[in-house]
Amino acid sequence: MRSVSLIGFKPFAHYHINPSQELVRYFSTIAPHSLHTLILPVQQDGLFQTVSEHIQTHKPDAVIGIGQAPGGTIRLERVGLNVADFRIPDTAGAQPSAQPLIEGAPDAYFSNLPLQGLQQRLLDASIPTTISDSAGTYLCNQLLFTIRHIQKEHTPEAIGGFIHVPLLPSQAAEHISSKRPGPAPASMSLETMREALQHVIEYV
Ligand code: PCA
Repeated sequence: MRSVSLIGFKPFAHYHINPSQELVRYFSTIAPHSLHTLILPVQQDGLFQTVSEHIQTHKPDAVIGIGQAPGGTIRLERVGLNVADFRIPDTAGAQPSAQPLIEGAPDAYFSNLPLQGLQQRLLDASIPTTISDSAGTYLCNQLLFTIRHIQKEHTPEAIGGFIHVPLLPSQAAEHISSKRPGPAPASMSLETMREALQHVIEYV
């Protein structure tokens, strides 16, 4: 069986929960030996080092980053850009503006997960899934870029990519009850996200 690593994020900004952390926790409790997990703070400082150690220790055949993003679909990200341009500070207070993530590295790395096959599998399971051409310029983009950069150097046969999941219903409800500006966000249940991730783990 192929070994898979799931990497998620802790909560950030005004959120008290991050569905990616909930998903990674869930899979770590039911994990077979071939599944590795890592939860990162939403901080630029230390991300490269932590992810690099994780990949070099476990040498997973597939690495899947996960994070939350507003929207109504599971988003299979196509590309990570070599840039950090944070709209809000990270949880350590850093807010780089149009900075390269790694000087001298390529401008971008593509995910090499089988995006189209994955999308079809999730759609066949009635899970709304899109392929996204921008993971943003915050920590999720940074994680995707970092995963592929490290894989190219240390585990060149491996595949890696990133998946954005929507907010949880509790986060959308909180948005409305706390009268945050903007329209009520879309959401997806944790059960559906788990089912999606289960398909992804089986497919890659
Ligand atoms: N989402 C953020 C970072 C952590 C997360 O879950 C992003 O989309 O960059």
